[in-house]
Amino acid sequence: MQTAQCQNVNRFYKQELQSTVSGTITVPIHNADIAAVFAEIADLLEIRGDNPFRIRAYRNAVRTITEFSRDIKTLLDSGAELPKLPGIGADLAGKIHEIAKTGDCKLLKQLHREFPSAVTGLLRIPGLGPKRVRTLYSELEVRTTEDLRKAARDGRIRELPGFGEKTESRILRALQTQSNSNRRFPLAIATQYAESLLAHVRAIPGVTQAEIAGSYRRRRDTVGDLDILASVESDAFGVMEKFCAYDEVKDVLVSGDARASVILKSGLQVDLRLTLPESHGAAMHYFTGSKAHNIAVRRIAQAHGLKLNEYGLFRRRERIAGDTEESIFKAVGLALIEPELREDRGEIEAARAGRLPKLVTLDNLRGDLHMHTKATDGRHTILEMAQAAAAAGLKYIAITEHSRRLTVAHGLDPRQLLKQIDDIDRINTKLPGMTILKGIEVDILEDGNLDLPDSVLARLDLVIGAVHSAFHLSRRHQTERLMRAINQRHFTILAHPSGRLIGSRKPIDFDMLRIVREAKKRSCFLELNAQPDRLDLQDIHCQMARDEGVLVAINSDAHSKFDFGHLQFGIGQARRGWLAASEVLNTRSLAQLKPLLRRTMR
Ligand code: DGT
Ligand code: CA
Ligand code: CA
Repeated sequence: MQTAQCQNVNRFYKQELQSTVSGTITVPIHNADIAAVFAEIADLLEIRGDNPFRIRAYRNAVRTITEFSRDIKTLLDSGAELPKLPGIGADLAGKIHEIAKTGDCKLLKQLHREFPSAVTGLLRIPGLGPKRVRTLYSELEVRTTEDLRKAARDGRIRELPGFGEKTESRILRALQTQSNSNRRFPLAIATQYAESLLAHVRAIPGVTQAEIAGSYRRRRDTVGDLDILASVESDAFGVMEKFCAYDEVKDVLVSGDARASVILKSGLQVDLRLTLPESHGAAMHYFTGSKAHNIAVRRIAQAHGLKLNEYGLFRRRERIAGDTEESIFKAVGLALIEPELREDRGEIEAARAGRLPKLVTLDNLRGDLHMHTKATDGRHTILEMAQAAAAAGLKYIAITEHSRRLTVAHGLDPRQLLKQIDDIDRINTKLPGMTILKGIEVDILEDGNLDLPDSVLARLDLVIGAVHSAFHLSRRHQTERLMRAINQRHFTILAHPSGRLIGSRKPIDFDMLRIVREAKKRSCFLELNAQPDRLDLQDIHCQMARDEGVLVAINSDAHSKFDFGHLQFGIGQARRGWLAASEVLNTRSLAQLKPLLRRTMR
């Protein structure tokens, strides 16, 4: 989440979250929150060099609280006593009360006056104990891993007592692996780096073809690194050097004859492997993965008395397939499996039985049922959105502004919405080949009611309901809330059902299967929101919708006329969820769509 674009994508939602915190709904305090305060206290006491028994007491309390099966805050609010918990004496019990009541803890505040919260993160770096963290902070003012990296690069750490040059380089190495192994890039962000890099590789003399494999090709919502395969002529020369000389390369980790690994300035790792044309398909299959899929296919090859690796498919010494992926699948008795399906989630059985789905493509989409305009938090007018959608090949769109409760997004009240309905009627007469449907993205309130009255919702072609608050309700409450929403008379589509934001907000907790079944019963639909940091429904939930016979709407949730490009990421996720065109709502023509949206029949 580092680039400017991603920050933009996130800005609105951060505000949304803050408004929830400061508004009427207070964020509940869960056992995990109390445990987190204790864990931080333990870390800070340790850095301070406090009494080990005291530190141990906090650490034990973290476990006890985390594993306690009832919600402590709810318990205390109901007037009940805190039950006797192992290892929790009067002092810790007092602090639990304090945190549950105020959300804060005096001791932690006091520790923060000595050490900033961020220093505890330094304890997770191999080789750094509390004593060293204390020295780094007091001598060099190192608070964050970024500070640490800088101090190490500048050679300032080796000067400290008890550190030395060896420790300094060990720290640098640990930081390198940490940043590479922990950080995943949203697919849309990786795409920005991938496309120009691929063009660079393809232009290197001697490279006959180059492709990106790995999770990128499987269209996972995030990628750990990029895996590029380049097929080269046997006398190609200097390919690796030219790859490593790419402008955006910051560090070269490995550079050998057939393989190189580099880190780009953005922090994204890229692996390049060279293949010969006769093994290109085998290498593509191997490095596309997933690992689980590879292992399953290799097992089938073995059952045929064959050996499969990244160089080809072999019967003893003889290569019987490998130039294309298709040749490999065919030789082991399988139909070609699309990359998005290769997760060992039933695709191999389906390929053997000839029952693979024909996956939806971007071309299949005829409309987009979720977007915003200037009237709320979008950047363009209704007309501009309609024209951009037409240019993207769509035949219809729905304008779905936020409703009044979402004040940070300038949500519409009934009067404003009715005015927009009139505006749309007027614009529709001017646009041949494009139809604008009237909709709303109405807030689902905490009790499952909708933020606008039925009399207003009845005027619309479709009603998208979405959760923008009270993310922390218990599973039971959240499920009931969504069930009640779906049962509202005018409800049509449940938008971004889990509410997750990749890298910044966890999904809400609810019983997805019950919601999918309720949607089926009510003839409602689920959205796959194509915003790069949402991609929600997730793949396995698309599969669930498919199994239960609920149509999925793949929507851009565009906030500007440039956002229709998001749809390609929604399509990727839908394909990972096995969806065929017929299982996607907005592949329908307008004439086919309209009866499906009619709610008076329900
Ligand atoms: P990522 O980068 O974490 O988003 O996920 P992938 O799937 O791109 O994984 P990566 O980059 O570690 O490796 C690329 C592919 O190489 C992986 O999908 C399957 C294959 N592969 C890697 N390690 C193994 C292995 O130990 N066994 C097998 N069979 N395949 C492997
Ligand atoms: Ca990868
Ligand atoms: Ca890799």
